[in-house]
Amino acid sequence: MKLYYAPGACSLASRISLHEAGLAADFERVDLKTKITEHGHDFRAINPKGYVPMLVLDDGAAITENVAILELIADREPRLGPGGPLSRTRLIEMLAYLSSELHVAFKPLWHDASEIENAKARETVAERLEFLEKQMLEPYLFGPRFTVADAYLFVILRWAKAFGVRLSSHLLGYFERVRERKTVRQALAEEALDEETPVIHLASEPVG
Ligand SMILES: N[C@@H](CCC(=O)N[C@@H](CS)C(=O)NCC(=O)O)C(=O)O
Repeated sequence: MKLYYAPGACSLASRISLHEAGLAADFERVDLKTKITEHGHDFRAINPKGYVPMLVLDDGAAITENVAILELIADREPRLGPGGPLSRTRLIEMLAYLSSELHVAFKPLWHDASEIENAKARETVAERLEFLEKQMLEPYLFGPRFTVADAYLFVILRWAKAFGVRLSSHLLGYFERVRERKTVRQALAEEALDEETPVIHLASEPVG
């Protein structure tokens, strides 16, 4: 399979999850401004949505939307789901919250929005993270098992840190715990991400 990605973008959650699942994949970087891939292909011709992640399976089936890709990985490696009653439903519930309530709330921060809009976005993200924090278990979102939702939350927290969103010591502790995982360190190294390169910058670009 092949994952189309951009360094530090939400596709990082897919990369971490692929590593956690032990699924072999090729990775092709996409320049989100020019929409050209590292091999010189027009990404819009590959994925008309024009955004990452996109996972192409070995039989050619192409999957977009982080929620769908993460769910597929958890389907291939059930250890990456929460387990217990309503396991799949609880996973989708969490992924939907991360995607449609948290990820999307960053939108103004990706663009050169006004400081008023940015401050509002920071507050919205902080409030939604606080809500999540109240229902989080230890040491991961659903308890002892690291799931694909943790990979997504890690990426979101990485953005939150970079954009100066208020974060509790509890969430910062969670972030550090996830960052120490071997697969996460591997994924960060593969995308050449460190504290100096916290986020992709997409001013004036339509980011999801
Ligand atoms: N709904 C999509 C949104 C994905 C998304 O926002 N991708 C961003 C990077 S995190 C992107 O590729 N933005 C470039 C663009 O929209 O032009 C998903 O959840 O997978």
